[in-house]
Amino acid sequence: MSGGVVVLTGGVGGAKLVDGLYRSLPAGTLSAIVNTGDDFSHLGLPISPDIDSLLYLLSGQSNRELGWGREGETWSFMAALKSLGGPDWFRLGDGDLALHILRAEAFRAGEALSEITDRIARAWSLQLAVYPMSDTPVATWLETSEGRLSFQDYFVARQCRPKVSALAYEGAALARPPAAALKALQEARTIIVAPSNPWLSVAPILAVPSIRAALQARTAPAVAVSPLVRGKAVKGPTAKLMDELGLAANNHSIAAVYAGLIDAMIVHDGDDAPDSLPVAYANTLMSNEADRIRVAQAALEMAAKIAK
Ligand code: FO1
Repeated sequence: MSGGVVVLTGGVGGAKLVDGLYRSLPAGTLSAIVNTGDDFSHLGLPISPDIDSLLYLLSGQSNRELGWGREGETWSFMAALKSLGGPDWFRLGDGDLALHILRAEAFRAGEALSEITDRIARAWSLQLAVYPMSDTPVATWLETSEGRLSFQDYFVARQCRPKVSALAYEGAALARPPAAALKALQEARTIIVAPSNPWLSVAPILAVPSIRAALQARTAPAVAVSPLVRGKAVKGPTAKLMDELGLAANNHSIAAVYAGLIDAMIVHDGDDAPDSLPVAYANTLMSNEADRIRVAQAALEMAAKIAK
């Protein structure tokens, strides 16, 4: 999509903004480039949590309270697995399982992640492009007080309790974004960075050299929505992580992560504004669809304003 809106996203908060953008823009004009640093193989199945959570939300199937998996899910598979002494720390619902098995089959047939992702988006009649940030594996690793942990071990098995000292995005240097994703970014009219955790969900995307280069060479305005509300993350470990990384949990620290890659920021009403960037204020809490549309429109309006 040339001249469209491209959003970089990961995690639950990011998916909400993508949904707001999706419901604010004409069909076919939005492209989402999604974090795959959370991806891993579990029970021999390829899991892509941030892609799947986004597809479920956009298609109206997501489990709202969890932020991942499907609404009305059943858990017979997990009960049977547990009775067999299998691992039950990462919960795969019966319906969700179909997606992972289909993706496993696609990989065995030689399909790329972007191809199977596009196939699912079309199966659910979604009118936007959903691109993985890379068709080759990139894995987020964390150096913590409990040793070097993979993302899901840290995030799910240990519930973000370990103290983090550093992060690494293995495979990022060799990552291969889908050509269409890079093209959409290079030809974008507007670029949005969703209110995802900058270190866990956006940094892996920015670690992909060709994506970072496309952002640095951008002609379109790029606007980031802060993931902080009154110095805290709405959900997830953003503020705790910032503290452990020795960063103040404020919008200056967020702006610093995106230095040179964004032109403005949407900041929650009353919160601190980074002095290095123009900001617009909004109530960035997104509890329902109207909120999601409102925050999306605030970002689009700010982009239009600075594009002039
Ligand atoms: N998060 C959890 O905290 N516990 C789970 O058992 C769990 C299972 C799961 C299954 C499929 C999927 O797509 C996501 C799942 N998540 C689970 C969320 C996952 O950890 C994501 O990486 C986070 O949402 C962060 O993006």
